[in-house]
Amino acid sequence: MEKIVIIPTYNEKENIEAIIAAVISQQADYHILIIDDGSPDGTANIVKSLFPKYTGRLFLEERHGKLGLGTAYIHGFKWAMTKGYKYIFEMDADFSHNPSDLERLYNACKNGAGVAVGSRYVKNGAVENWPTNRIALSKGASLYTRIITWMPVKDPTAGFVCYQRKVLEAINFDNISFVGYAFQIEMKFAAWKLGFKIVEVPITFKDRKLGASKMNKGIVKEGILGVLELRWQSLFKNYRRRLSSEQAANQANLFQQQDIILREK
Ligand SMILES: Nc1nc2c(ncn2[C@@H]2O[C@H](COP(=O)(O)OP(=O)(O)OP(=O)(O)O)[C@@H](O)[C@H]2O)c(=O)[nH]1
Ligand SMILES: [Mg+2]
Repeated sequence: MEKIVIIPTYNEKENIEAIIAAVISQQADYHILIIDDGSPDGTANIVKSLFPKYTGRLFLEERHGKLGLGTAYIHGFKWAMTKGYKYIFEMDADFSHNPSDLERLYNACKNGAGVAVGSRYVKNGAVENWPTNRIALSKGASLYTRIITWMPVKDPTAGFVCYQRKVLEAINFDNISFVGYAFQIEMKFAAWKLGFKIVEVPITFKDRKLGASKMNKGIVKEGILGVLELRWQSLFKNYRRRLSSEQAANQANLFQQQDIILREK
């Protein structure tokens, strides 16, 4: 139970089978957890049809209705921690993130990073085929986040990430409030505030070729206001205490112990 890649999906029928195959075909042994939000296009059924092919490596959690990226990942994090995984990855289903970069993120965490971020905006990082307005929005969001929060991360909205388990254990998910892309900023901000090392690994991000984007105005608005809110909250003394969760960590350990006991039986 070393590495699991969490992939949230909403209407990804064109990508899902190929992205699963691409992760499985990596040399290292990655498990995959799909969190599907009741995709009307039947994404979850495609995943289920692949269970016999990837027994013990492919898992699916289904939620009823589109509840957002942030809560999908939190659901996945809790699931992965309960099962005892040590390295927990976030990745999109649409091939914007290249599965062959997983290993470099893993190595960064192995070498001491609490969080390894697949970064477009560090040296040797790149974005391919994105329209100029998307690049401007993404770069603008990164700059804005850094100015407001002073967080030393060049690609704070990045969604290709490896977390060491201990980082997720330390964060109290009850106080992670954003559902869209602001969630990505919030997670990095929480890890940074709790003193974990964040390392950015250069990646080339590619625009999706198949399926539709889920980006919308609400997500942008949440990002703009969300960053201000994070900064505002962090001015108060009890912010770190609220963010960290001894209780959450203990609970995760308890789950793990229970799971080990169950497996030993
Ligand atoms: N479970 C779940 N997954 C979601 C939700 N919204 C987006 N996703 C998935 O999250 C990943 C990222 O979403 P995208 O639509 O690709 O967002 P993006 O990469 O910023 O936008 P594009 O570059 O335009 O594709 C994809 O795998 C989506 O299927 C949601 O509400 N619930
Ligand atoms: Mg995408």
